[in-house]
Formats: sequence, structure tokens, C-alpha cells
Amino acid sequence: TSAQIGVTGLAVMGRNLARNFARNGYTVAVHNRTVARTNALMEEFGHEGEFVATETAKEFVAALERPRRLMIMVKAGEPTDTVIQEFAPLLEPGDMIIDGGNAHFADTRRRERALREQGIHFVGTGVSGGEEGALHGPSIMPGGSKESYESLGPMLEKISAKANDGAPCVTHVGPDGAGHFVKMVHNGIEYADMQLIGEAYQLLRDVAGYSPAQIADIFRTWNTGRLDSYLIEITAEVLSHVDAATGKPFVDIVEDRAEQKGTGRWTVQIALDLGVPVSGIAEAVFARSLSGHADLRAASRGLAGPKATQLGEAAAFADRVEQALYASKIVSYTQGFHEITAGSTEYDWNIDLGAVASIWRGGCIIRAAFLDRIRAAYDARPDLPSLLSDETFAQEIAAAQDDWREVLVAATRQGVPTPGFSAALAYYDALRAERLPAALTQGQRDFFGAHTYRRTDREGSFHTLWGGDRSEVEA
Ligand code: NBP
Repeated sequence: TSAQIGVTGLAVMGRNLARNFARNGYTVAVHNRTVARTNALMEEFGHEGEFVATETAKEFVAALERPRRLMIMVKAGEPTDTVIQEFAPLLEPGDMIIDGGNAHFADTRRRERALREQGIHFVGTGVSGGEEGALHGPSIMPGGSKESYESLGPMLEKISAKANDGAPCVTHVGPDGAGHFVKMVHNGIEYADMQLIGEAYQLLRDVAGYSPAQIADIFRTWNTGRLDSYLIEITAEVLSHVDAATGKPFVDIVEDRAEQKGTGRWTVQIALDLGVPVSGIAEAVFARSLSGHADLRAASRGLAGPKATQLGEAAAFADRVEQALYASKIVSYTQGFHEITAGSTEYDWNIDLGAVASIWRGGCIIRAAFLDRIRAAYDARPDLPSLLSDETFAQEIAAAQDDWREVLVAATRQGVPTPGFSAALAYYDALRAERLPAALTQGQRDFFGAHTYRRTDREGSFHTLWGGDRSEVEA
């Protein structure tokens, strides 16, 4: 039997993707560096479909029908290069290597270029949805050549999640590293979403005085409205969970130090390189980093805070927090989509933003009803300068902004840190400002470094002779 697809790397993700392909009727060749994993898969799940278990790279490649489709699901970084070096010499022009790991898009671009010289299609593919998604339907973000998508697309569409309207959560994102780039920004947005939810929780707890169980109920209610999303849903689950050993709320017995694997950090690093202000995502990454500085936090615990003040009605405050959360969420997505636009321009990817919103509607961690509306906004106007310029979103923020500001006043007064909410509001206010202090910055730069400035009333670059008679010269 020849297999339509092969999966090498059979840890949680690879194993579940292989099972997903098999359950959808494909014959799947499976391979892993350590053969025990392959055997375990066959023993436990071999009955689920047609698998071809292989031990060596040669056997694995020989099991695949041509052109070969070989999917790599190993640890991202060096292991991916090792595996490519192992398999590429055994492949022929027209064959496809699909990397479903969380690769950095720059690595994907490098690998794609090298393999293209051999006539091999390298398809860097973002896969989101974790272990469960891999098995039951992830959101899939393939890059690589158009030609490879013609061959792979139908298979990926079959195993992917489906949105409410039945559309598969996969699209050809764009050439070379486009898929991994979009997956990276997805994760950056995920960081921001989680941070904003965390801030809402903290405000409901410390300002409004609700218990974790009560906050879980509030999130459940929010989940029936415009915030309807996987992350809000699981937040309610986590908050209502009680620790069996102590009987305390689970959230109170977990160490408050958030970890990260790097995709959020990449999103910010690349945004800095591209000159895109993703302040909300950056604050989310910094918030995790700050939480991990245990010594610094211990040394700072005695610093002065505000006097406790009386809050009005808690329920009314909770409604305001919902407005603040929603408005801040619109801003995070605005920033994330701006980064995708900038990447697409820089690397000539021609990414369809509406299609990206569409494939995030199901399967992935940030799946949300909200994404349907982003898709609609871009479908109506593909050249939308920013999500904030969409009329519906602009109106929603207009309606939310008073409450958003009130929440931040309360947070500031009580000393509850809200870097995500605050950065989002600052971004919003800066974008809509008639004038920014950047004019003063330009003056300072011209003063100390003769960096010149532009005038509002005439073309050209100018410099003021600050150390002399302060007359202006054309630069
Ligand atoms: P891991 O990231 O834990 O990687 C384990 C796999 O990599 C095993 O199959 C292991 O083989 C193989 N491997 C390593 Br490590 N070094 C190797 C090498 N030098 N040569 C060949 N194989 C090597 O697995 P995972 O959590 O299933 O994730 C797989 C990929 O999917 C990663 O890139 C990850 O970032 C990405 N991803 C994960 C999730 C998630 O929720 N976990 C979600 C989305 C994407 P062995 O069995 O012989 O040690």
C-alpha cells in the first residue's frame, strides 16, 4: 500500500494529526526517531484507520505515493533542520515537505529557498488548536507554493476545523514563510487576549470584590454575547475549578508566574523590525515576563499603594469591565492585523486578511464569534486601513469608550495594574489625536543632533540653528 501522506514526529501533535488524517480515510505512513513512539501509536490507535508503520527514513519515504507528501511534526528549531537533512536527499522534484511545527518564519523562508533549488516544495504550516485541535480539527495556516496547495489543500481542508458556516479553517496564506508568520501573529494575539482577560478578572476580584466562582459566572454570561470565544469559555472553567487538596479556588493555589515559549516574543520582535506598533501584544509579553521576576517582586512588595476607596455598585462595574475588555480586544486585533499587513507588504505575500480572520473562526485558540465580524469588515473593504476604520467597530468603541475610561480610572485609583487595557486605550487615543507630541520630539532631535524636521506648511527638510541665532535653514 502506498500512503497519501506521511507524518514524522509522533509526539502529541504529530500522533494526533496522523490519527486525524487516518480517521478521514487517508492512508498515513508514520515515523519517529524513537521507534517506540511509532509502535505505541500502532498499538493504541492502529485500528482507527490505515497506517503504515515504518522504522527507517528509507522505509518511510518508500511508503509514500508520488508526489510525496511528508509532514514534519518535531520540536521546532534544530530538530527540524536535522529531519530535513535526513529526508531531503531521499526525495525527488515535485515532492512536498510540510513543516507543521512552530517554526520562526525566517527559518521557513531559508528552508523553502534551499529546498526549492532541489525542486522540493517546502510548506511551512502553522497549526493551532493544541493536542485536541490536532485530533478533531485544527486551524491550519499553510505557506509555500500555490502548486503545493493544489495537492495538499483538499487533504488539509478535510482534517481542519470547520467554522459555523461549514467553511474549512484552512487557506493558502501565501508563499514561503507566510503561513508561519500568520501563525506567529495568531499567537501574539492569543497572548494579548489572555492578558486582557486576566486584567478583567483581576479588576472584578480586587475592585468589585467578586469571588472566583462569581467571576466564572460573569464570564459565562459574557460568553453568550459579543465576547463569545474559546478563551472566555475556558476562563470560566478554570475560575470555577476548586483544588481537591485544599478546597481553595484552583486559581489561588497556582503560582502567579506565567511562562512562555517564544511566539509572543517573536511577534513583538518582528513588529519592532517592521515598525508596527503592537503595544497591546508587547504589554502582554512584558506582563508575563514581569510576573516571572520573583525576586524583583518580593523586593517591591513594600512600595506605597493608594488608599482604599469605595466602589459603587459591583454589577454596574462588571458591565463596564466588559466594555473595556471588548474595546481593548478590538485594539489588539487591529494591531495584529496591522502586523500581518506589514509582513505581507515587506515579503510580497499578498495575504488576504479576510481569509485569515475566516480560518481563525474555528479550531484555534483565539477562535471567537468576533472573527466573523473581522472577516466581514475585510470582505467589505479589503483595503481597510485598520480595523478601527471599520464603521461597525468604530461605533462599538464609541459606545464603549466612556466605560473603558472609567474602568481605567478605577484601576488606577485602586492600584490594579492594567497594562493591556491601558496600552489599548493609549493606542486608540494616539491614533485619533489631531496632534501628537512627536512634533516636540522632532524639535528635540533637531536641537541635539541636527536631525532636521518637516514643516506643516511647506515641503522640504529644515534645521534650526539652535546654538546660533535660531534662524531656520533648509537642510
Ligand atoms: P515536541 O515539540 O515535544 O517534539 C517532540 C518530537 O520531536 C518527538 O517526536 C521527538 O522524537 C522529535 N525530535 C526531537 Br525533540 N529532536 C529530534 C531530532 N533531532 N530528530 C528527529 N526527531 C526529533 O512535540 P509536540 O508538542 O508534539 O510538537 C510538535 C511541533 O508542533 C512543535 O514544533 C511544536 O512547537 C508544534 N506545536 C505544538 C502545539 C502543542 O500544543 N503542543 C501546538 C501547535 C504547534 P523522539 O520521540 O525520538 O524524541
